[in-house]
Amino acid sequence: MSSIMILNGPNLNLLGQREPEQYGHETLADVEAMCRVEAEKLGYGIDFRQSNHEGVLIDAIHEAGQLIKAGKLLGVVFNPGAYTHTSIALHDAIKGAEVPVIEVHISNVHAREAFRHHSYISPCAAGIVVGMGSYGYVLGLQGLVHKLA
Ligand code: CA2
Repeated sequence: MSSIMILNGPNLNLLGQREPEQYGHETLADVEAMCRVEAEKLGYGIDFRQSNHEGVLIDAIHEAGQLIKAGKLLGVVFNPGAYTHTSIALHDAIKGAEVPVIEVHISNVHAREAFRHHSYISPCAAGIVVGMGSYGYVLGLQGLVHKLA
């Protein structure tokens, strides 16, 4: 069975523990469970990851590129956390590894501080889901499959 990688950036391991008004009450484990159910309905497995380290996220994108070329992975649903707004390295990795990425943000970044309005990921994303809460991951999975399968 082909898989979809769901990749989460810094501090998303804290989901459900603080700032529920911004990010909701669901934990990352809840998000993983929700994604597993949805991916199964769509006919895919999931490879669910989180890291607080930019280099680990870059390595995951490179790995995704190899798995896609081997026909084992469809693409990546990616919430890069605050690296969204800072990381040219992640932008380069997505472009360089030719990975179809759906960028997901739980909160509506455009309704928040100005420094969250710019994304280095959006120009190389296949699609973007913003402000739909943790359900955005489900929408990201559906969007990726709809676009690519
Ligand atoms: O809305 C999103 O999904 C974000 O990617 C979340 C990032 C933020 O830096 C982006 O601007 C938008 C922050 C993730 C931190 O998550 C926490 C969850 C609970 C408590 C503290 C942080």
